[in-house]
Amino acid sequence: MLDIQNFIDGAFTHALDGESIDDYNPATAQRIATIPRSKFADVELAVTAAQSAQSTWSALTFEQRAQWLDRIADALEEKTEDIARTESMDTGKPIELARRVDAARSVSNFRFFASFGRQQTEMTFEMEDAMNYVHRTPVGTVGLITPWNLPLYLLTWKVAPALLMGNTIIAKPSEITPLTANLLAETLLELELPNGVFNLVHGLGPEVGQALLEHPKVKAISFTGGTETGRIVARTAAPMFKKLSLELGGKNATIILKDADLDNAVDGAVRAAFSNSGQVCLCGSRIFIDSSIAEQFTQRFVEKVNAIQIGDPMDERTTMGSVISPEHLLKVESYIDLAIEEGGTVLTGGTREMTGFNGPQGVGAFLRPTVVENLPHTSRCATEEIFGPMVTLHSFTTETEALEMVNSSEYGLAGSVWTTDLERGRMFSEKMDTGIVWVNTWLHRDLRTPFGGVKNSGVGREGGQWSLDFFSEMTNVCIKNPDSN
Ligand code: TXE
Repeated sequence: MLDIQNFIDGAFTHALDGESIDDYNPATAQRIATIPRSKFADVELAVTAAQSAQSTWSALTFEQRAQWLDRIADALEEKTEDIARTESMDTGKPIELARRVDAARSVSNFRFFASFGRQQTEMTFEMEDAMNYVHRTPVGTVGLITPWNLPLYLLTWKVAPALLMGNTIIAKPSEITPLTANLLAETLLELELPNGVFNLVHGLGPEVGQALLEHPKVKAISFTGGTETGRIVARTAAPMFKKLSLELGGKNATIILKDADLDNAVDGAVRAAFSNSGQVCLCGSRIFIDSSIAEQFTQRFVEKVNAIQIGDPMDERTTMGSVISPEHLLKVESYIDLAIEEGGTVLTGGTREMTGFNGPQGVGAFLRPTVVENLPHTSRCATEEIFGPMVTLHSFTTETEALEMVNSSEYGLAGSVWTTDLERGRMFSEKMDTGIVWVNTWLHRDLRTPFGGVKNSGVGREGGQWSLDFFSEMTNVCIKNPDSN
């Protein structure tokens, strides 16, 4: 049992009122840690620490801060195995996935921003009689609020550019998955990052998260999480004129056009649907298939889904672990019941038994990957974000019809299109109302590209230049040429 503490002003400390919350391993139902149940007073302490560290941190040169990012990346890389095991234990995801995706990406987030930052050149705009340049300053103390699906991956995606641009940080990880944020804090302490530059407060969203949103000295909020929470974040922070970045939910489409390479498309659609037990905001949970190949695709898709090894997350051969919690398991199961009520046919899955390697059968939050067909694309299961191992299949006869179905969603985060005709893929992609489209691939990320959604999937973009812009203020300095008067 771990006794996790807040990390404020370079020191680990319990919540001021001593209250705590339990943290469980969803694959074993075992209590693995307690974390502070922080409140406004703890946020106040963190803000004071961050504010007093601000001038020292922002006085470093850009290159010095980039070197810090490289040092953090190296230190995290040495802890790859520790990160992977901790993340797997806290989330129930397979150790192999945690190592390959969560741990690796946490390292590359720091490395990427260090190197991308170094390539920046000053923005200048020449006029006939004057020159303009853009001077960047940090925003100040920023609040980073992150979810449970990719805990360290999504936290470091925000921490790296925030540090690079000279800000001080108060991070609030999900109360369900606090452990790797703690590991990051331990790493920063070992590296002797100046006190107060990075602060970590644990606790419940409506308590400590809300306190962070409301604190007048927190100048920007970068939030990744559910759409409903995003509404609360916007409602609280927007009237205070804080900078806001909202990465919210998705109900992403996978579109299989009639000329798709079926082997690739089936592999890609399975990966898009069920990676991380379907708990990635980019997951393709609605699959639209050209009716001329629907039967063939569906048969192969179901075969491939049945080959997923669901079992003990610590077993290297496991390809799907548990979902995040028993409560979330019940939520996903309620959608399976609803699918049947709505007239859908469950082609596979829908039950709790494991098909893979020995695991804590019967106690963990395991659910077999579930495939449903015969539901209208307007049904609740095909329109609401379920965020679990459940996918609905729909067929279409024309591409115009497919586009209408895809774009009828209130979400607009991502999608993938599968076709051997790349021009057709481009045409289709450009008509989709989403922030990201992959053609013949899924979650293939270049960290320089804009990441984010439209409609109810969010406001703003992260990645490359967009992250640097979010975590800095820009002053246009216009200097008139004295000779031109
Ligand atoms: O998200 P929440 P949860 C979706 C998915 C999932 C749903 C709920 O549909 O089922 O969101 O997941 C903090 N003020 N996604 O419950 O509640 C909270 O403590 C300030 C999509 O985890 O949005 C956590 O740190 N903060 C998503 C963070 O917000 C508050 C990934 C996210 O929690 C708060 C995960 C408040 N009032 C879930 N209330 C994606 N798009 O990546 C909560 N929080």
